[in-house]
Amino acid sequence: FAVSPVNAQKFQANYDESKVPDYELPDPLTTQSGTAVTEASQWPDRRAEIVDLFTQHVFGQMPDDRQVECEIVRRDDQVHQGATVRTELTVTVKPPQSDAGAADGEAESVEIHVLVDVPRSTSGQDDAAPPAVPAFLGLNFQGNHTVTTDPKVRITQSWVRDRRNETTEENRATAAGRGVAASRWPIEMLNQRGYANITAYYGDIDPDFDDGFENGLHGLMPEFIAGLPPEQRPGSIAAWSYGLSCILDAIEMTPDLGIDISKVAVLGHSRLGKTALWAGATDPRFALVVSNDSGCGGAALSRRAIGETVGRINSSFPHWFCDGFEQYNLNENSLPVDSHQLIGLAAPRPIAVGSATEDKWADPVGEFLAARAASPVYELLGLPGLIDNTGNTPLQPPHPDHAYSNGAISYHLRRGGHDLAEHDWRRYLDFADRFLKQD
Ligand code: GTR
Repeated sequence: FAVSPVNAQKFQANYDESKVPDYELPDPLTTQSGTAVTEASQWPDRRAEIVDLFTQHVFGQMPDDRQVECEIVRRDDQVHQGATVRTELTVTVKPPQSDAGAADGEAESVEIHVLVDVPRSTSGQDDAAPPAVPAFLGLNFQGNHTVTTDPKVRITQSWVRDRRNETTEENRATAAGRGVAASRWPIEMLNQRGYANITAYYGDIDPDFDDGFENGLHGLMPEFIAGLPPEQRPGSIAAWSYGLSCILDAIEMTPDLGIDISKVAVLGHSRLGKTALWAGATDPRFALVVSNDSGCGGAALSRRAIGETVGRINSSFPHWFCDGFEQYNLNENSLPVDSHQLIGLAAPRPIAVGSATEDKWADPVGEFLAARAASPVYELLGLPGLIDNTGNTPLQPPHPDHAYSNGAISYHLRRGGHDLAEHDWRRYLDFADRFLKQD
C-alpha cells in the first residue's frame, strides 16, 4: 500500500489547525433543490437523497437484494467457565438476483465465517426459552482466531495482509496469530454486561487490496458491476457493509442463537468504522451505530483537510471508495456531502463516535464537529443530538477520557492512540445500555 513519493508529496498531511481552509458544510436539512426540511415527515425523502449522494460520490453502489444461507458449524457451551455459548457459523452469500447471474467464470458463492458469543442466560425459566439478548456486530482485521486465544476457533483461510511476523505466511494466517487482537474484543466483558458479540474477518467478505473487482463479494456480481456507471462501481467499504447486512440476515435466520434481532449494534474501528457508518446508513435494521477512530471517509469532516485527506486516502487506498470520490482530491469543498450527513443517516437511531487524543491522522476534532453538526437531524425528529452534561450544545470537544453521551449522539475522546480499547468499549456499552436494554 505504499504511497508513491509523488502522491505523498502532493497530498502532504497538514496538522496545523490554523491552516484548515474556510468551509461551509452542506446542510443536511436543505434538499438538493433548495427546499428547507422543517418537518419530520420530510426527512425520509431527504434521507434518500443523501444516501444516493454518498452512493454516487463516495462509496459506490451495491445491489439492493441479497441471497444468504447460514449453517451452524460448531457450538461450544463451555467457554468462559460456561458463561458463554460460542457458535461458529458459515454464512454463504450467493450472487444477488439483480445480477443476470451465472456468467462464465462467475464465482458461485462467498463464505463468511462468523464467531458468535452469547451470554448464557441465568434468568430463563426452566422450560421457557431465555430472553433474547442485544448484540454488537463488528468486523475484525486479522481473522476470528485473533480475537480470542480459544484453540478451537477456526483459523481464517482467506487472503490476509502479510504482517511480516509469524502470524502470517505468504498471505495466509497461521496459528501464531491466535489471540493477537484479543485486547480489541473484550468478549467476556460484553457477555457479562448482557450483550452478545458477533464478529467476522473482513477479508472473508472482500480482500483488502485493489483486485479489479475479482475477489470476494465483488466477484459474485460482475454483470451488476459492469452495468453501473464506472465511477459508481462499489469499493471495498461498500462490499464490507453489504457483508455486514448478510451477517445480520444470517443472525435473523437463526433465532436459536438467542439474539434479539431488533437490538443489534454495528461497530467498527478505523476503515471498518467507515464501514460501520455506511452499514448503519444502508441497513435500517441496525439498532445503533458505532464509529471508532474512523477518520477520513468516516466520521471526520473531509472539508477540514487535516490529517488524512481525501486525496491522500484515494491514493493510498484507491479500492476502498468508488472512483467518483477521486474528483474531490484537493477539492473537498465541491463534495456534495460531508461526514456530519453520514452520521445523521443513523437518525433516529443512536450513534456513538469515538476518537483518541493522539490519533491526529483521523482528526479527532473533525469527528467531534461532525457529530455535533449531525444534531439538527435528530432535533428535527424530536431527539436531542450531541449535548453536553448540562443539556447544551458543546462548544469544544470533551476533556480526554470524557464523553458527551446524554443525547442520541455520543462522542468520547480517549487518551491514547489509534486503537479500539477497553475504554472505548465501556463508553459504547454504557451508551447502548440506555437504548438496547429497554423493552
Ligand atoms: C490507515 C488509513 C486510515 C484508517 C487506517 C485503518 O492507514 O489511512 O484511513 O482506515 O488505516 O484502517 O487502520
